[in-house]
Amino acid sequence: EQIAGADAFDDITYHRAVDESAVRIAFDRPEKRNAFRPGTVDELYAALDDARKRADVGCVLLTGNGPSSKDGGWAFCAGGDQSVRGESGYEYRDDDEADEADDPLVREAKAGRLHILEVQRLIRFMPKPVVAVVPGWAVGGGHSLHVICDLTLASAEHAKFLQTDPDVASFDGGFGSAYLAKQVGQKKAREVFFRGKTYSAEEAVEMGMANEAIPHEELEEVALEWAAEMTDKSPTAIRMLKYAFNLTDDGLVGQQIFSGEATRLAYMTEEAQEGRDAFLEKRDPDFSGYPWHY
Ligand code: 1HA
Repeated sequence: EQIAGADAFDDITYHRAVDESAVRIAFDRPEKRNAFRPGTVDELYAALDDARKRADVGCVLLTGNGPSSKDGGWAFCAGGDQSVRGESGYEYRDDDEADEADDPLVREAKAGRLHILEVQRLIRFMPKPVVAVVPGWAVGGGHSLHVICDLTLASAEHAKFLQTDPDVASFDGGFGSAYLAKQVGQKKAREVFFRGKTYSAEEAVEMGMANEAIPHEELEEVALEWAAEMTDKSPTAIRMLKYAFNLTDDGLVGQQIFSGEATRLAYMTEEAQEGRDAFLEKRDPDFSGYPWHY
């Protein structure tokens, strides 16, 4: 069922399967191979952030609606919409897209948007798995989105993985490329970007950038099954594992996030509560009852 408030979205859809702990967020511009314009990115960010904050949601399925009514083609996402690319980024061109209430300085700051990178960080840092469900083309910035997701499931018949960034004089030098190299190795990642060859679902699995190729008809059903497997497990364990997997590649930010979860766990102990209570009661803390664990 559609999530309350989601009817305000123009470029994405946002649903929750009844009785499931997973939500489905989908690009909804199939005639443009689900390319994103700035308004699409704003909506995607809002939906992902909503999913992040829902205590009863343990998994996000990110996908693309289809097929295209024009030619029947399927897409996950074809990256930034080149028809609204301006001199310094992607521009709000549709009157409904940008917030007209913004003052001129804010409007100017919004002139060239590359904020899909903010969406990447939200996916990376949210404490629950995000699964890229790839029913067709994953291209350019859309390819980078699947790379940053925790898992990738691909339509065996229709998924196609392609990096066009250098063809359109763009480059994702962060997760889209350098993190891809951690998944598929340096030689393959450089091939993906330097050659711009299209890879099938099977090839993507073989390379290690997708988890499984699934018959197209079953893709969404299998994605829900994978989501249920994950959401049946301990939320704390899954969250700690995601951040542990991130940690070695995310530097001090990775350490901060992982450590924040350790702090939360520590706050739950009587030892921490003794520290709080001693302060509030204006006395010295007594930690003598808490051993130096080894
Ligand atoms: O790299 C970044 C960033 C890096 C750092 C920071 C921010 C970043 C933000 C964004 C990006 C990027 O995403 S750059 C890469 C942008 N994307 C592309 O270069 C992909 C362009 N599209 C294609 O190469 C092809 O369309 C395709 C391989 C996805 C599909 O080919 P196919 O099946 O032959 O369909 P095609 O006929 O080409 O496309 C169907 C319709 O979708 C066309 O419109 P129509 O002629 O029917 O009116 C096509 O123009 C439209 N379309 C597809 N992709 C895009 C698009 N329109 C605008 N932008 C697109 N990206």
